[in-house]
Amino acid sequence: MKALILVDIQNDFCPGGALEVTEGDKVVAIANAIMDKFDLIIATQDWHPANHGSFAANHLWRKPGQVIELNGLEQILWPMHCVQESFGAEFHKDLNTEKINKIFQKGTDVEIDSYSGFFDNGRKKSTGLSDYLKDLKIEKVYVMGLATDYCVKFTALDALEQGFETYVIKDGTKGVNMQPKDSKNALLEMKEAGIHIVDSSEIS
Ligand code: VGL
Ligand code: ZN
Repeated sequence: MKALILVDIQNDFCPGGALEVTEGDKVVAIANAIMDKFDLIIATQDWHPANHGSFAANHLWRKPGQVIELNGLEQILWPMHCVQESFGAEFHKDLNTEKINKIFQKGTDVEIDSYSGFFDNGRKKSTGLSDYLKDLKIEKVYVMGLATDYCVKFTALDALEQGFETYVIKDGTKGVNMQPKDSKNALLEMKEAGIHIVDSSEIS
């Protein structure tokens, strides 16, 4: 049984959004095109309260891109994004959400960020995604979406660590690239960890 995990295909990560990823909207058509090849479709949704600790605006004098310590963890500060119930937090309007079986929201705790769809960044709380997939006898997990160098990377690494045969669909991800090579390095890191990097055209 194989599952597709659509990571954070939300307005704020698409062109014009608060934390826009170059060509982030290009992953939508790829997601829609491959949905029928999977037994189960999961979407993760970055879902922050407005006072979230990862927002630069919630720390006096801080700017996006700066790094602070948030409850003992290194935290990159982001522009305010994916605020619960806001337009920016909605899935891209063209994403075929009818085929999504279950949505896992993350980043809801003010005190800690959550890049992975499985655990928060401190690995203190699970979202329940791993047990959900195991209960449904999923063995293979395909990950795509936004962004390659953050939420896709950490979701895929956790999927692998949780024992799933893990694939990242390269043409179905786009990166933030705070440094120009961040996405390239993220894909290398995933590959070295044992994740299969594939093209959407290779999925049968
Ligand atoms: C993400 C930064 C902050 C992502 C989410 O979806 O990759 N990146 N929140
Ligand atoms: Zn976020």
